[in-house]
Order: sequence, then structure tokens, then C-alpha cells
Amino acid sequence: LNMERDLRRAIQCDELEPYFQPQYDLAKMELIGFEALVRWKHPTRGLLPPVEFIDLAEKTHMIVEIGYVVFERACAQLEQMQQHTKSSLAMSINMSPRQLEDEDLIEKLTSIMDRYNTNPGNLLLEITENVVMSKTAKTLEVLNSIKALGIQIALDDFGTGYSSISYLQEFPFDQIKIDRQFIVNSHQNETDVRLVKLIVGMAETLGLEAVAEGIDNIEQLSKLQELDCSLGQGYLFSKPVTGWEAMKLVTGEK
Ligand code: G
Ligand code: G
Ligand code: MN
Ligand code: NA
Repeated sequence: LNMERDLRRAIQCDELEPYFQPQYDLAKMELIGFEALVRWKHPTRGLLPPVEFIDLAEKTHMIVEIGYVVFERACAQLEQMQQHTKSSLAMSINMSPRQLEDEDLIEKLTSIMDRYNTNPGNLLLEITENVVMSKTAKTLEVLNSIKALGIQIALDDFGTGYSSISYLQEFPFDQIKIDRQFIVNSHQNETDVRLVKLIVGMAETLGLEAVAEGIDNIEQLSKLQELDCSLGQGYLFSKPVTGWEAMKLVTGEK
């Protein structure tokens, strides 16, 4: 209960802020964009990762408010970064199912994008497989409205849920993010290699971009390059960093 009050205050006092994990084109080894990952700068407990507060935020619906905070901060960050580079950068933002149920979603996203001159084509909203499984008709309608704004949609944590190939066709996805569990042993376990190969091939067949999550070492990277997985992120490249550090990655400053 204290924690709930604490989180409400955190939203008011601007204690929530996204960190940014860089994403790379694996063939060219070029920075292509970032995933925004929320952190809580707690006044006494230090920097808290999402696992410490996202469940509570979902249960209390505070995740809707937090979602707009993260979306706005990510758009602001992207606007700043685009002033320092000619290449167009992607910004991926995680969305909880509750956010998709918010009546004002489309209006609010539109007004935030207007405020920061965001090119909607540079944004991706990540939803998990569980979202896809529940509330199919309404979810599909909302995702189509998001697509109509020009924003792309990524299916997060792919392989951990129960989505079928028919869902992948039916929903307006642009990208699938291969869950870290398949990447972890993809340099040493033949079954995992075959699964990743299968997912990359399926993505290509369906016209979707494949993103590997949690690339930790060079062997995993080499395997993913060999399998033509187009994009990736992970500690090998960088952990999630502050907006300031993300900016330095873009400008090439040390
Ligand atoms: O940064 P970290 O690996 O601890 O993030 C763990 C998970 O927390 C992410 O995979 C994502 O599912 C969730 N998460 C991170 N940031 C956000 C956010 O801004 N909104 C929502 N809904 N989930 C987030
Ligand atoms: O959205 P999602 O739940 O997939 O968020 C990705 C999370 O995974 C982030 O919280 C990030 O901190 C974490 N992460 C990113 N890259 C790596 C990695 O290479 N190894 C591990 N163990 N975790 C990672
Ligand atoms: Mn994600
Ligand atoms: Na994920």
C-alpha cells in the first residue's frame, strides 16, 4: 500500500524516466535506433528496474499514466537525437495491454508526437504475445488505429507465449523480437540454433523484420549474422543507458 502511494508520487515528481538500449543492423553493424526501458529513480532506494514496479503499475492502472510519460520522454529524446544525425533513427517503446484499453490513446499519442515533431514512421510500439491472445477484436481495432497514425508495431518476447502463425498474419505487425531465451544458447545448442533459424525464416516469409534480444557475446552475434537476422540488441553492444549516454552514441562523442 505504501508502495502504491510511493509510485503515485513518483509519477507526479518525475521520478520515472526511460533508459535507452541501442539496436543495431547486424549485417552492417550500424546503430539504427533504441528501445526505451523505464526506470524509477527512487529517492531512497536508488535506481529501480521495471520488475520492481511494473506489476503494481498494471494492477493499479498507473501503467497508463507511466506509458504516456515514457512515450513523451522517448519522443523528446528522439527529436534531440535527430538534430545530430542525418540517418533516421528508430525508437521502440513498450506498451502494456492496459494502455491499449485507454479511450484517449490515439488522441494522446497524436498530441505528443505533434509537440515533438515526431515522424511516426520512426516509432515502434512493442506489445507482448499475451496481448495478442486476449481481447482479439478490440485489440486488433486499436492496433490498426495505431498503424493508421503511421507508427509501427513490434511483437515483443516472441516465442514465450502462444501466438500462432495465423495471429502473425492477422495482426498488423512490422517486427518480431526473438526472446532472449532462444538467443542465450544460440552459439552452442543446436536446437536453439534451429529455432532461431526457423523464426528468422518465418519472419522473412511474413514480411516482418526480425530482432534478436539479449545478444551477450560475439559467438551469438556471428551465428545470428549467419542466419540473416537483420537487427539485434544486447549487452554485447550496450546495456540500456541514460538519454545523455544514448545521445553520445549517436553523435559519436566519447
Ligand atoms: O529494462 P529491463 O530489462 O529490466 O525491462 C524488463 C521489462 O520491463 C521489459 O522487457 C518490458 O517488458 C518491461 N518494460 C520496460 N519498460 C517499460 C515501459 O515503459 N512500459 C511497459 N509497459 N513495460 C516496460
Ligand atoms: O522489453 P523486454 O522485456 O524484452 O526488455 C528487455 C530487457 O532485457 C531489458 O530490461 C534489458 O535490461 C534486458 N537485456 C537487454 N539486453 C540483455 C542482455 O544481453 N542480456 C540480459 N541478460 N538482459 C538483457
Ligand atoms: Mn521490449
Ligand atoms: Na523482450
